[in-house]
Amino acid sequence: MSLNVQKDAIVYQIYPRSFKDTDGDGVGDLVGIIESLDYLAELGVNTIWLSPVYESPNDDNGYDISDYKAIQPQFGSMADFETLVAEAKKRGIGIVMDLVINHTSDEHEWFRRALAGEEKYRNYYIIEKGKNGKLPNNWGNFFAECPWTKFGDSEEEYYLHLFSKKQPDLNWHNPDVLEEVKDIMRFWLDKGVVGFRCDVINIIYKDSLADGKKQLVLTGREHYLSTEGCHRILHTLRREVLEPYGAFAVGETVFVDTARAKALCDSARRELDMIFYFEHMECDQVFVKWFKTRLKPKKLMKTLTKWQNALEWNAIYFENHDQPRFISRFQDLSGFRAEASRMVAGLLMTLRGTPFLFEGQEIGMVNGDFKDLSEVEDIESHNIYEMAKGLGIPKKLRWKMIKRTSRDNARTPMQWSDEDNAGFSRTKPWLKVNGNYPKVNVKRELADPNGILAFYKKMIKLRKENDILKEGSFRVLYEGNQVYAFARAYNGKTLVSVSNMTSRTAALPKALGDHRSVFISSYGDTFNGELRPFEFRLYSVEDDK
Ligand code: TEU
Repeated sequence: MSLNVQKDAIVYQIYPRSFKDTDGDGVGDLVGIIESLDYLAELGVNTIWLSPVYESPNDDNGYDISDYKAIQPQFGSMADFETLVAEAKKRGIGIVMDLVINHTSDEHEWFRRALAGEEKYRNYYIIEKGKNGKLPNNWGNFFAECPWTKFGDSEEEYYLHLFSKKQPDLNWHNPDVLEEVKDIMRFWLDKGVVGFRCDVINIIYKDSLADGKKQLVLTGREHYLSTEGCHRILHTLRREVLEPYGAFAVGETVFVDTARAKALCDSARRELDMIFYFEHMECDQVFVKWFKTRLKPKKLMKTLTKWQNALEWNAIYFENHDQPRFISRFQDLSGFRAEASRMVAGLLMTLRGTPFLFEGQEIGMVNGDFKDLSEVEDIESHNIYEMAKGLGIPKKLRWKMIKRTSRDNARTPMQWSDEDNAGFSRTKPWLKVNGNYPKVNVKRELADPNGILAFYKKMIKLRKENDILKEGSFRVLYEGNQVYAFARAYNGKTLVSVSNMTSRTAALPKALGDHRSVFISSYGDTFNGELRPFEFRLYSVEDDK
């Protein structure tokens, strides 16, 4: 994908299970997405990233793939998928697939054939003998499980899985695995998809299986994070698969500092176009994501600035299917849901990079209102709850941890209307609908010219049409306890983005200077005094004569 196309993309992430159910099984489907294309085109997005829609036993909701070339029957058929690509294209929307290649499902044919003793397929996975009656090494696991599980009936062999035991890691030392993946990517590119979001892509190549240095989380990670082998693979995929199709790749990359990130997405290296880092998602945590504290706006500002300055081009996001809803992180959100949502819209569309929004963000959906663990489905949440139990953490605290951090917070069904099940489905959905749906829904937003959705539309339109926002440089002007301000400049023209990240009014920082006029305010007027609660403003700056 040329840099220009990349700069034009406004991406909307769909978590298909939770988007729209049309066949009445309580699970979203492809027809539901097709029916919503006009809504998305109206919103103004031109790219859709689909969380996995491949065949999967759904141990991790599709991130455990049992057939990379088939559609999950709950979601529909290959014909539905082809219709989706064609109908999206008619509306100027491209489809991005989720490429999960660190692991497969244990129900994938490759793993089954490995279990059946076929040497070729044993070599697709990482199978090791235990050491002195113990596990092959001391590594940790992303889902707080043991990363080694006995391989079939074997007494002494284990397979490695950095996620659930139903997600065996692939052996990227085997060139056949690379060939298989190239073939899978071409299969979907031939169907007309425009690119890939590459799941945990910087951990795929394990340098060694030696014991790791003891760490609080993920002991062993120094043996697989952003290894040279991984860089080689990404470069090969770029040259041999992505470039010939003009396709795009965004990588989800864990534990990256800015130097590592640069090595993965500097355009000269021809690996990834951009990456999702996590540091700004961690501004409200203590050590690990399970322990949340108050979101400190200043920390968020500093983190955003740091990454804006470090990378040539950023993937900008505040929400996805793994993260609690962003506005729910503000402790003083109460009464300001719409204001905070509009502020985030302004920020998302004015930072330098490609904006990604997650379904429901455009209507101000908040964290799920789960009462207890029985209402939560996510495998990670259940594992962490068990782990916390093992550590003797009291029940009340355990639940508090899960309630605030569970990935299901973002996965509650999309709220389309105030009808039963929020208009998501005619039957009971797979995951509980948020009880606020009579107030928070698409139908209501569509009828409100000053609503959250309307503001997203306005900002998306501006982001698409305005060269300063698209191409302009980034320069931070002010990072305070409440207010974040930065300038975007292009061809001698400047816009200044200002966000009040609190529910209290705030003075305009002096750093803004005088020669400016209000271009857009999330409050819908041109008032130029104190910033109101969670107000976003965009100023146009007159040239100093
Ligand atoms: O996520 C990888 C990841 O590191 C985390 O965001 C993950 O959600 C977890 O919180 C780690 O503690 C990707 C996918 O986005 C996620 O949905 C999958 O479960 C995971 O990979 C495995 O494929």
